[in-house]
Amino acid sequence: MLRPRETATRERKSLDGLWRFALDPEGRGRLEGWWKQRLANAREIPVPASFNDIFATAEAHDHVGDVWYQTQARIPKGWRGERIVLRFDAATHSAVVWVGETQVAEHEGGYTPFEAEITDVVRPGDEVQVTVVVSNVLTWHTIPPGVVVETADGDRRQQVFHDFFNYAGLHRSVWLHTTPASYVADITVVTDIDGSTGVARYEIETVGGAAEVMVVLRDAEGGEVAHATGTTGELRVDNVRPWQPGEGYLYDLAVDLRGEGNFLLDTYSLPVGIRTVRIDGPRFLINEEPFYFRGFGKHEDAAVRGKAHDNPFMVHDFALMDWLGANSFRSSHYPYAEEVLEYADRHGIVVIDEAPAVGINSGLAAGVFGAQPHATFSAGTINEVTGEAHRQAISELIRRDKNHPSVVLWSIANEPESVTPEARAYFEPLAAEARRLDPTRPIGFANVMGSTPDRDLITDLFDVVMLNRYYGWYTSSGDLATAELALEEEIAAWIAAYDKPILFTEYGADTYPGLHDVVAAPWTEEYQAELLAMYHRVFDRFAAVVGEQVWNFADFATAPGVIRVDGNKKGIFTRERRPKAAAQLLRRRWRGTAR
Ligand code: BDP
Repeated sequence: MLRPRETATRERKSLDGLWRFALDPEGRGRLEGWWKQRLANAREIPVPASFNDIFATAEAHDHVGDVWYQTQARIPKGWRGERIVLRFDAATHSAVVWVGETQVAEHEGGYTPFEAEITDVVRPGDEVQVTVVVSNVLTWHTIPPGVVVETADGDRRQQVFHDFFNYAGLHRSVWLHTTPASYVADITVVTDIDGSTGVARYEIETVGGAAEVMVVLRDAEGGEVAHATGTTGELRVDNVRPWQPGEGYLYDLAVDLRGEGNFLLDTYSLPVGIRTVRIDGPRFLINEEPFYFRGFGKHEDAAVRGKAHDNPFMVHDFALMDWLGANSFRSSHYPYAEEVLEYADRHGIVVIDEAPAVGINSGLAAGVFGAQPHATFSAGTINEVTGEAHRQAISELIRRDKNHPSVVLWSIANEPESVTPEARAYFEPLAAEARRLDPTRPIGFANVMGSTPDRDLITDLFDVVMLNRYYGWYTSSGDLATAELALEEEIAAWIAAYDKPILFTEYGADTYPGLHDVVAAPWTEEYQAELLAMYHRVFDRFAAVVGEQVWNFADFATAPGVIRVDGNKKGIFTRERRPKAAAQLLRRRWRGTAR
């Protein structure tokens, strides 16, 4: 799905700003038709933002159910004759949209965009009312899954099976934009490198009658390096300057749709990084060079704004990663705002792009998150309806992010159950679907502690072994000597079982900022640094370990719980982005690193 962009034939208008907002815990709005009039008793809310922490009330913070957003928007008068589209970069977790009294869109899944053509519903020059009902409810059939439980006082509480706060609302930008009647609907670019020649194979989907599709590839200075005609083709670039980690060199692919008499119907351009990704036994190759991941599992999370995309935090987080010498991150545990991927493209940061499938694991749900004991996969829990939502989430992730050179690996789930035949039956079609949608990138899933190679039943479906491990924290807590042995043994077991790269997608320790001790005990800043140093010692003993991503970049909000102190404190930075002591250790290792 193409992002709205301004081009010679397209315009866009941001609807970000203050909207009207109302909580609807009883779900009356859908029955009473709240979209038909101005929202009664509305408050003002910033878009984009999670709604939870904006107002100083438990009611908003812990709300379960529908919330309503509404704004008035003027359709620019110059848009007469254009195709007019309303687009939401995200609505978490599901939404229905009306323009005036007409329902124009409905979408499930909180982290991918959706849009609706509204040409026939609006008149350029007129003001329209846009109303959105967003539900934050998670069920056995949503991705991620959850259940709503009733409290003793009759209130509803959302139980989640994952370790981050269930922030919701309009987290990302809202746009009105145009395309001409005949337009470029989608572009897929796959790149290759043949000696010193770069290859970009493209496929263009058009709508409406066009006589010709013309494609021009330009370098960063604007000079043409290749051109072609037709909806599919191949562009070859002599002396290619590849996209590579640390150097996000981008070409620009301009697609023109021409009509009768060479008339320009539509034009759209896309940044293109030319690079290759390949797995070779235990090596992860980018441009045929072994790549070692240094970085983090992150979250979209900050005070007040919750999960909203925020440019100051985005640029600052990348600056802090650079300060440490990180070269990569995982978009744990959902697709991040597209602005983040575009930034990573431009700056040569490597991304593991993750579907929002977290919490598919009854062991963790009941053990850590207080859920009733249940079977992970069963008719009444995660079943084929959930599987279909998961398939849809993978498909929307890949369709959205397929053209980002920064994305080198799809992660289709975080810590799912992977040791039962049911898990295999569930994941086999999903892994196949991810490969069908993108045959060019490797796939993986983040494997949970305890799913060792002798128990795991799904790793053969994937290309990379991605391990989340907490030796020295959740097990052998405070005993790094025992933890070190266990970690080393497990890595050796994976190497004996699979000829695949091993990537540590999580390791870390909760650390209360400012807590120090001469004896490094769990929760102190000293212990976090010693635990990381121990992992690094072990990683360095194995060539098959191709990366280390610390959990987590920064402290983040979670649901309340006895193992959480004002959220998860495994950050190398506090939630305000102040470094803890371990930052210096990472900086020394990653900036002066030999790997
Ligand atoms: C893993 C999860 C991650 C948690 C982390 C932790 O993948 O979301 O936040 O552990 O416990 O289970 O800190």
